[in-house]
Amino acid sequence: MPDLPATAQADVPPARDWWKSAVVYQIYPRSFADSDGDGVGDLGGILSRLDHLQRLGVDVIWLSPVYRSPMDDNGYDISDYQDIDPLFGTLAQFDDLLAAAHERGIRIVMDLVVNHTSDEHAWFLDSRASADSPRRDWYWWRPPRPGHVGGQPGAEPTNWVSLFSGPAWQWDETTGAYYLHLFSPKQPDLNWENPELREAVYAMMRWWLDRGVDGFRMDVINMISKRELVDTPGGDPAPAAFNGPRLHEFLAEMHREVFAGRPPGLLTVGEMPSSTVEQARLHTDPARTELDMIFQFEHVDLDSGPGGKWDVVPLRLSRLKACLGRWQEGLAEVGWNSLYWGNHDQPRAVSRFGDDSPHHRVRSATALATVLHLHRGTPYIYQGDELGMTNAHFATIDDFRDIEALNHYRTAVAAGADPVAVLDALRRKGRDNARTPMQWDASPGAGFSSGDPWIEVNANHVEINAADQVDDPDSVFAHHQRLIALRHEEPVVAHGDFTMLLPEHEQLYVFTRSLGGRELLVAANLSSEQRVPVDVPAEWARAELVLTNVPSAARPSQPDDADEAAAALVLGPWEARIYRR
Ligand code: TEU
Repeated sequence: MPDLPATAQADVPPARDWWKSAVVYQIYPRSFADSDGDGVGDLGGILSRLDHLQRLGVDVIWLSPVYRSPMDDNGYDISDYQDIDPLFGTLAQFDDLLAAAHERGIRIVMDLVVNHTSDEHAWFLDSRASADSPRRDWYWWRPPRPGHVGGQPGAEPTNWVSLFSGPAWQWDETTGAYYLHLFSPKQPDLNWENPELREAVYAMMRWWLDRGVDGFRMDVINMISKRELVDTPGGDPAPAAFNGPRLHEFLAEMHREVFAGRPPGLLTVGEMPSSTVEQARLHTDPARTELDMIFQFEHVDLDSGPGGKWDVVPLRLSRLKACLGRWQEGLAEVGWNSLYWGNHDQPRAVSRFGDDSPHHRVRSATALATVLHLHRGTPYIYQGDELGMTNAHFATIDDFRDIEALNHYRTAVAAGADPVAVLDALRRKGRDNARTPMQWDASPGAGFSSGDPWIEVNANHVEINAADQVDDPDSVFAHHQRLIALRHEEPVVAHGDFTMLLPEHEQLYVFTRSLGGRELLVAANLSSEQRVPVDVPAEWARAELVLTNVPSAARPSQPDDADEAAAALVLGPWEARIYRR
């Protein structure tokens, strides 16, 4: 592997925790770049855009699923783990992409979706074929609830509701039994209690590592150990199906069977909805050899009301700081955080946490990025966030493509909900907001595809696109380049202690990072409020101003005296600064 960024010099084996100074870029293949004009992104498209990622300076690509799939959930329903879906390309094209990325010093982490398979996977076809099938126990099969007729409402073994609406159990006539699916009926859950199943998964993972991939992002990995198959309040499966009693055992076994003895340079991150700081500390404690880091969900659930995800409530900054501050503190001594505002399951960060109106979009996107990248943990950039892409503002339900959104709309409206209100919630929190095509340029198809895109291109691509930004020093793209470079060059960013300041302030997000004698102050006004004074020791204003998201022309001048210093520490709308001393 030729010259890699500081995080991975070829001749200097990377430190076991190289990912502490790395930045990860998530690619959602369907929406990144289409090379064959069928309107769906693919591996050829990614290959053609690697220079964009090298220029940005990222160290790792997290590649959402590209495996063979009926695409019921856009690839998170896999029918063959060891092949590429023709929609995305071929294994040979994948190898070319991996080699080209490595040549640029960029690693590739695959998406591991092993809480469930597709119902078209050979394992499930075998399992459903007969009650005596050798792989019957590789899935969760149960008879109807006692006293009930299979297939009849209420006969499901437990009252669990799928995360994609409707019952979490599917009646199967073939053998007269129900199978469990926490997501869609075309995503039957695997039974990790079965050791042969686990070994089959480990063998598949080793196969990809032997092919040269650099690790795994593990999909809903805290759902692989189920607690007990009993009814729960409101049918929420979380209390009985998440964070089960054997989770730590399975993750430690996986580490032993797949990663142990392999050279450093791999990355593992587990997606863990409803995981706590305490659980995360255990999962990411290096001494326990489970995972390098996890994706927690607390900060992306703060705008969910008592009615759940679609009950959208205003988000107060003090609550966001309290949440992220707790995760910083909780994993300060042991463990490690992943840092993200968005991904392919969340609405666009600038529309949700920032202000995507034309006047404030660039400044709020860069202020949010500054705050995120300077926390202690590994930052994840979701494709398009480096350009400040916004929510899509879908007009009607017909604009949506996501199974979660379409199922919710149908179920909620059938249950009597006001379609206008349901649509409004989908517009604000729907996953499709993150899945509109990448905006490469201002041309009609945004440079994404020469064909008819599978989902509408956001009309604002004319203003928001990579071509306009990559040479513009005041662009969202350029600001991300500077933040990534700072993490590579300034050890305080990767390793410094984190201290939250002004926790109750509803406009300011302010904290310090310190390592040895070096200290950084990060101060951001995360509001459209005009001049907000930052109540920190005035001498900070005379420290070195390392980075700001205010265009060079409008940068604050170095104050001469204490009065000027105090006056200088006043931030405009969505203004962010990093000082060093
Ligand atoms: O997501 C799991 C998950 O928690 C989200 O689906 C969540 O339910 C919701 O969308 C966000 O509030 C993972 C993948 O990231 C997602 O794309 C898949 O649909 C899902 O698992 C099933 O594989």
